[in-house]
Amino acid sequence: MIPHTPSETPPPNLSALAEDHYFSANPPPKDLEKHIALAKDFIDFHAAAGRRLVLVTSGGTTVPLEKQTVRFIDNFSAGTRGATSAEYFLEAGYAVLFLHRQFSLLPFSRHYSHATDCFLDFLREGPDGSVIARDEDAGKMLHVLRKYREARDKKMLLVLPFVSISDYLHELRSITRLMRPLGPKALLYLAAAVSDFFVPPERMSEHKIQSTDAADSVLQAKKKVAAATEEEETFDNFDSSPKVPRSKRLVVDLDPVPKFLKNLVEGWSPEGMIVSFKLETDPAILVHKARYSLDRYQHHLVIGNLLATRKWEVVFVSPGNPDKWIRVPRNKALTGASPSTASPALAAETQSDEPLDPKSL
Ligand code: PAZ
Repeated sequence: MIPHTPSETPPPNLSALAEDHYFSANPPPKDLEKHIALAKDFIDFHAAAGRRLVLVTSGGTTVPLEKQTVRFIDNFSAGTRGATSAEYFLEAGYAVLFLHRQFSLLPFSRHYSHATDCFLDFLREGPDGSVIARDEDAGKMLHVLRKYREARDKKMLLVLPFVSISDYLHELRSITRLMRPLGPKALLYLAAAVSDFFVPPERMSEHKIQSTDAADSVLQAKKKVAAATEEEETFDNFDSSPKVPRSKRLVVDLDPVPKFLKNLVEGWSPEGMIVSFKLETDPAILVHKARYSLDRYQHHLVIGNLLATRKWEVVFVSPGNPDKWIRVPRNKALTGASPSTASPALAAETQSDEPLDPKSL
């Protein structure tokens, strides 16, 4: 393990004041009130039944560059981990509130997503002109269909979308606060890939950022200035960047996204069980970063994974326990198996050599 160095001293916890500032400065998503009402009904329904409930977050958040957004920075995540894990939680009897990036993978339909298996490839035309599943695929399709219908008919799954980082944080705060009365029956499984940097609203352009001055209302005046500067244009040749005049570049200046996990652990969901994920690309720092996150936020479990190997290995880092690697053979990791056809495992699409029970976390 790499020891903490003084330069890694964590910043002070984000105060209630800073939290209020972020949430008042960054507007909520337009459907927040509707989502809160749906989430409240869902949580109350399952609380009354004494059922355990998990909030699964899934997919990547965007960082808009413009208020009327044309361009944005995205965060890697297809939603495979979240959507697969949601199916496992349903199988284990949890009600699942699935907060996901709009258009990322969803539980059940992920088996027939455009990215891997287009649903049209599983269908054929029947003799009477009807559409039916191909014989070789019908068994699996029927299984997935039944599981999907069961979850839907028993109201076990609520699916809510987000897009941007501020949408996500508003939704997360509202939903986890609603889950508070569930006490330890609430599980938060934070698999979404959340942006670390953003453009604060006061620096964000209202309209699409222009690459030319063609639409400029003070075109003539600007053109004269531009023509004058063009001749003595600045080129930053001291770095390895191409010879593009500085005036034609887009320099994006990002602030760090406030770290809200501490606020979540201490304020929004003090009794809930909280599992976060840590994605890295450098194997040398993964476990260290996961342990650091656990020490800093004092929650229950960090599941670490590497971009290149995330489909077949993860590491569980929890307080007072040695790091636990869970690995599956590579050829089994991408089969898209559903819980009833694979041994149960909590960590998304992986199957453990030792089956894991969410209750034992
Ligand atoms: O969605 P996916 O299956 O393509 O990827 C899952 C993941 C790598 C985004 C997830 O396992 C994860 O690590 N989420 C946290 C990412 C982060 O460190 O912000």
